[in-house]
Amino acid sequence: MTLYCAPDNASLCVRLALLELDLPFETVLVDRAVHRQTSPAYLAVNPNGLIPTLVTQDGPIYETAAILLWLAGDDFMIGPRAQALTWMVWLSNTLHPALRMWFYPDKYIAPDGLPALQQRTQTRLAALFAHIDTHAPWLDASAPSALACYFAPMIRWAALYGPEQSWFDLSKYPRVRDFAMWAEARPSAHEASRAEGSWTNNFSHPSYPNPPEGSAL
Ligand SMILES: N[C@@H](CCC(=O)N[C@@H](CS)C(=O)NCC(=O)O)C(=O)O
Repeated sequence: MTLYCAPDNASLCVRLALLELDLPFETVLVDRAVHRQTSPAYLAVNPNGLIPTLVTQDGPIYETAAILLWLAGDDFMIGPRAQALTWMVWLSNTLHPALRMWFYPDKYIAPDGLPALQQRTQTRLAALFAHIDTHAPWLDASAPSALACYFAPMIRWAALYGPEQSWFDLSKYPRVRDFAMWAEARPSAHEASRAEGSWTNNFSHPSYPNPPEGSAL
């Protein structure tokens, strides 16, 4: 399989899953510094122009949740299947889009609306992290899963990216914090760190990556 990726992008979720599942894969850098995600060559693989794409024996798969679900066997879908699906879709169509709105507000609103959108999105993200802290049963499962691989990178992105970072205080979300500390101790997190930029405590106390190739933004 071939993972089209960029450091600290949503491809990190897929990289973690491939590592956890011990599946062989190669990577192709999508160089964001030169907007390679919108090049004709990449659009031929993923017409959305978004990272990641995983090229498989079934062809290219895009959308992070679809890739994770395609990879996941029963063991990787933690807890009851109905619950795991509910939370996968919640991460994919609630939390991830809210983060995108925080990171790329200009894709959602004209310049005069930016401050209002950013204010609203920040409030919303804090509420969504409180929601997951209160309600997600899989947070303290201490077992690798599609959900864990999808969510762990979102914790570091919330702490590092967007117009400002002071709103994100992990101590307000103690179950999320404990999950982050569990996730960053996994060998998959160490291996991903090595490949994408040698940070430490990469989910609970994240720092910006210093990637060997490519750029996060
Ligand atoms: N819905 C997509 C979102 C992926 C996404 O937001 N990817 C970001 C990188 S983390 C991206 O490609 N950004 C470049 C852009 O929006 O132009 C998915 O789940 O795969």
